[in-house]
Amino acid sequence: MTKTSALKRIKNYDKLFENYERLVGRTNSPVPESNGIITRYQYPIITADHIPVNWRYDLNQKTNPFGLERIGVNAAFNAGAIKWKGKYLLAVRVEGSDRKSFFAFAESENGIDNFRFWEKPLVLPQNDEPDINAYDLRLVAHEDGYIYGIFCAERKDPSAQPYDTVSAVAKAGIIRSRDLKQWERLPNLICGSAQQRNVTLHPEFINGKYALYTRPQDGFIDTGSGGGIGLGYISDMSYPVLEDERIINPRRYHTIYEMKNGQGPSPLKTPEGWLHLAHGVRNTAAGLRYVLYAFMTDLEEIDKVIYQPGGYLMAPNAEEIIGDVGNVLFCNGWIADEDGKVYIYYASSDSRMHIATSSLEVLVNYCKHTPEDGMNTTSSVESIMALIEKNKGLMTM
Ligand code: M1P
Repeated sequence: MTKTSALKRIKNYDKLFENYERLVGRTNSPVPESNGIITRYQYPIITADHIPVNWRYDLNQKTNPFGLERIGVNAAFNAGAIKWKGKYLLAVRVEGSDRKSFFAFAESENGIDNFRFWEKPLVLPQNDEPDINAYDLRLVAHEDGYIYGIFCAERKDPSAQPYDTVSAVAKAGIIRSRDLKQWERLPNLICGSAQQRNVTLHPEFINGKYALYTRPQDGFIDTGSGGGIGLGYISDMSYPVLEDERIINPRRYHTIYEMKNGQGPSPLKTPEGWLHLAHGVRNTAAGLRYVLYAFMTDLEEIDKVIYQPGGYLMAPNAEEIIGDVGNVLFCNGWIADEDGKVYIYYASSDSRMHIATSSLEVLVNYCKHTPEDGMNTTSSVESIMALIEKNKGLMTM
């Protein structure tokens, strides 16, 4: 490369910053097409390109005369969410080009656009057995006064054969904070199942105990005998032993969550029950397909599902279907405002973050009045027949 072209590259820093500011500063608008339940938005809200320039480039001309990117970022997805001091915060799973994920907070004034990362990523405190990878942080403000973050702490399977460089073990890692700046690491969840992923905390005490949504699994990918979304209890967070875990939302044959499912963010409280968002996975000839579905549990008996609409709430659309791990929607963060507006922060295909909005009122109505999955084709047709009958006389303008 000639000296002239090297100098040109250095000038490109201006362009880099200009492009970055244009991306982060752009306004996001709702797309007009909606089924009335959720509204999608024009642009993804966070992508790998939103990662600050100074996290990726050495900006010093002397040490980086060619203006090369030094640290590549592959994706920014699966973010936990919380409203904090009037701002909408996302704890984004940032995945480097080295495949390691870490967490970084980004904030927005309106929850829809202009998400900007904080100055530095989170330095995750470690316990005795360091994490090889950490991802999918779920944030919840618990009534004990702490904000908890529960994430997947992954490391190599210690019982793997020496030639096996793939087998891994997933545990639920737990951190907590009072200010989102200083984080304390607690022991990983101690439980009966070999692996755990998609674990999050119920925001209120239940009979004086912490309640935890879990997803017990035998293998790293296959849940095996782990039959669905579980609920268990912890007496003492500083020694988090899971007690009385049982499945409250099982996976079932020929549904959108036939192969596996997992709790999304912690549920939202509504006057009619706890509103849940989860992901359901089924297998196809093209690989796994992850969609988002909703259900509600009783306000008092939180292990009792009271409404569960059939089918999915959201599935990957034409653009969302493409990415590192295609055909995936995943959500581990949502925020309900005081006025009932709901911000659903979801990721597509393990690549980027999006926003969809709705309201508690609409989502509860959706849960209560969408027909349940009748578990066979005849009952699906019966639901349509009933609706056609109900709509008689209402078809003319
Ligand atoms: O690749 C899709 C998702 O796969 C896992 O989710 P689950 O444990 O339910 O299969 C997670 O690794 C998640 O991060 C990822 O988005």
